[in-house]
Amino acid sequence: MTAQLLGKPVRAGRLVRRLEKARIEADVERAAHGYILKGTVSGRPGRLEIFRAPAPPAFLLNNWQSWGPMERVTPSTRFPELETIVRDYSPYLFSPLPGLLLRGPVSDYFTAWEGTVAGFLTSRIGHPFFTVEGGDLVGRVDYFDAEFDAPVALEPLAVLSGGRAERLLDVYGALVKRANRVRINAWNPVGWCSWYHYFGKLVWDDVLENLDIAARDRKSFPFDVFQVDDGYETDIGDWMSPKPGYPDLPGLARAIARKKFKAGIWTAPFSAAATSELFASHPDWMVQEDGRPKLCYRGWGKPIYALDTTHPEAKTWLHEMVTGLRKAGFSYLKIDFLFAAAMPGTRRKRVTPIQAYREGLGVVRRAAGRDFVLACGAPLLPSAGLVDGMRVGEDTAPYWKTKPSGFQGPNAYFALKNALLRQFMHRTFWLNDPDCLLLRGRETELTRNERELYALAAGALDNMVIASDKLSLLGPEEKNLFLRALALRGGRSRVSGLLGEDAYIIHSRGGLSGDARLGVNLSDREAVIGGISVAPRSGALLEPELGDGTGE
Ligand code: 9PG
Repeated sequence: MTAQLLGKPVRAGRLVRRLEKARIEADVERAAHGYILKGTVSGRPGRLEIFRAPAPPAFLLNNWQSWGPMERVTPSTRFPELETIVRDYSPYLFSPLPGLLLRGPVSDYFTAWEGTVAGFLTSRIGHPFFTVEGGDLVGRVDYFDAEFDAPVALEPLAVLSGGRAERLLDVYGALVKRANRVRINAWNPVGWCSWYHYFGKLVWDDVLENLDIAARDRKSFPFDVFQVDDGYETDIGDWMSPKPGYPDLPGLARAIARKKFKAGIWTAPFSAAATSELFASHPDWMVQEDGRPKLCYRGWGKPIYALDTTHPEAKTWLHEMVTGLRKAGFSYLKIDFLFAAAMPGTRRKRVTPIQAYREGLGVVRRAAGRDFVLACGAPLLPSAGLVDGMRVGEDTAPYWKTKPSGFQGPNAYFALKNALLRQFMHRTFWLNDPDCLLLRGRETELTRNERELYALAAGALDNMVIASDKLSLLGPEEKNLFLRALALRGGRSRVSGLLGEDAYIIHSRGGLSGDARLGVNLSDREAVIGGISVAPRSGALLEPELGDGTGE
């Protein structure tokens, strides 16, 4: 059997399917490098099969949200560590379809193997994914319990083949860009974030101390944005009232603006802690189950509920919260734990969880105007076209590798690995945030090679570059590393080696310091990359090369 679309070998033509409860009308069209299926569905589609092919011996798995992994797996790969995450944290963290991922590998939105990419172009209504069923790799769109009286658009699917997976992922990225009318923000941020040194213990004096150092040494710290992360707020949901010891929000933003940085702030706009003022006053604004707010996840030692982003009053609150942050002076909004709004449950409107998510994110987007929105903990494909930046991996940490898979951070290795594998999303879906650079040589378990590798890779990838150190810990060498990373940005960057043994080449053309190639060895063995030997967990600048970096 070769690949099939709606049960027929892949070729151009019209396909009509009458299923027990649904009806599909689709057209398969030829496109560059393959075919695109577009169409409509009506009725009660449930979990529709769209694509089927013999399962390849290895393929790339992509998780649906920021923190989940992208990595090479085999049909028999299992992730037993997910069981405790589902039990102790949330069934909805790594899939809107709980349970599915415990049974075998699930690749959300797209998958790739040598010579082939199959990928859905949008996730506006349904949740598209690929999973192993018997000996097949099957692409489905889950429509939850929705019923459509009138036909709605199917999430289009591209099946691309011929050439290397890396090249085909770029083609897929360009199709996603067009299908979601993505506009890439002209500003690719450089900045500072409080999280990865201070975590939730951040106090106002810490902010002032770092602001002061950054402002006095702008050469070393050419930050555009200075972003206060989690720690300032009274509770999850109560964003407009900082903790005792902090100024009010306008005061917070003013202190940053006074030093000539854009003010950035963290929120989790779709989350409300059980203890929050928001939850106490408006339990009916939360996603419900059996007439009560439905638990979404546990965080900060508390039960956390999800905002019903279809509830008119909750939407008004959301809009006012975001415009309130902007009026206070913030123009860079890191919005986190976004997956909450896509949890299945009962909402005011009878829409799918994906539609609800996009309705909520649309409110944030419109309220944010042209200010920078950085999404985090976010369903990836439903966010395309609605955000400026996206965290593309789990949290980084001042240590390298402590666990078997990229499910639930923090961890420098898995954070960087995702940035390499998801590079094709950069400047196609949004600007990639590879998570923060931890430059410090003190108070860290990272070796100098590991710190250099992370920083130079983020730069060579042309990604967002945000430092998250206590700046007084940084000496001349570490400051210099930050500038070296920045000097590598500005080019068109591609990564090869996605299906290999954890050694990659970043090919950057037209960057600030000209064309460059960075060999990246994430493995624990010496690797030969581009003809030269690279030590474990290290990078090496290779000779620039001619060509477009795709090897074709
Ligand atoms: C603030 C942090 C930082 C960080 C975000 C996010 O799965 N988890 O339990 C989990 C908890 C926290 C987390 C990621 C995952 O970190 O990525 O940059 O803003 O929140 O609390």
